[in-house]
Amino acid sequence: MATAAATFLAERNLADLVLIDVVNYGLAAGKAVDLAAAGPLRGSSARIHATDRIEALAGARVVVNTAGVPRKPGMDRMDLLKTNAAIARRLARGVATHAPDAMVVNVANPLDVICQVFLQTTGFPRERVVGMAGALDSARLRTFIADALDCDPRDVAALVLGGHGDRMVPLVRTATVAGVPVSELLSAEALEHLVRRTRQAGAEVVGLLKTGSAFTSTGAAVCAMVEPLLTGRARMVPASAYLQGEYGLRDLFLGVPVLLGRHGVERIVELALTDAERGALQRSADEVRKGLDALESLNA
Ligand code: 2OP
Repeated sequence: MATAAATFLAERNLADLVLIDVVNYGLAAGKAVDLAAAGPLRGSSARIHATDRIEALAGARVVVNTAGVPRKPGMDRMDLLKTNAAIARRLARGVATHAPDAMVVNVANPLDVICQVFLQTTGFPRERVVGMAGALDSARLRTFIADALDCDPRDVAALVLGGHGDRMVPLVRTATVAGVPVSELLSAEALEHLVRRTRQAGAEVVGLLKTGSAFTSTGAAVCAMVEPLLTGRARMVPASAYLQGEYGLRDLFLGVPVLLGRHGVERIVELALTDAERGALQRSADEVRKGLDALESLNA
């Protein structure tokens, strides 16, 4: 998905890009050459380089962590914990050393736990470490609502809260189509089906692809998050942020609406939730907490 993210970012002419692959330089270099050559055809002036040197992080304003292994069919995102946490820790040390002022967008799974690895290892303030999940999960929900109504997905606004796992909380109560609540347009059963499909959408792609996980939509969601960080034109995005009392939760990352801007997470928005939604968010947080406990026992 690094390639998809780089493609969308290059097309937005937001910044020059450096693809870092400390294991397989050829892969990054081949992609960089390929992507750069698309620039003149696609109206992009972004310079794209590849390297296997972590020192190339120097001067980066935004670091996107896509390093890690993806799921295989039948796997849970938590199954990736051991491998991806070790990779993330190494990268986070490199970021802290070479790009101490950068903002980090983590994409590796298990998303919310890996964000915590970054926060702890870099020692960065929480504003500068954020996870990409809600933007993707919400885009999936928006797409499924649009499919169900046979309408333009751009008219659909919808939000998914919680951890990036099977207990994520698609908030259909607040979803609208051009301002019209979806509850006026779809039955409770139809909405429940969309909630289930959203929760399973990542696994649906993994099951169909057989190797690898979603990459185009993931890359698009990364681009949507990096853009406000670079331009300073703040956007409201559901993202994994470090909670310190918001939603009655603390000391863990969880997907919530945040205002992203030039300094990273500029505001965490606390929505008034129903009891059922609050309970669902708590269960999702419990799932993330289990991952954090598992990480702790791995480190013990
Ligand atoms: C997904 O949900 C890769 O976790 C990512 O597809």
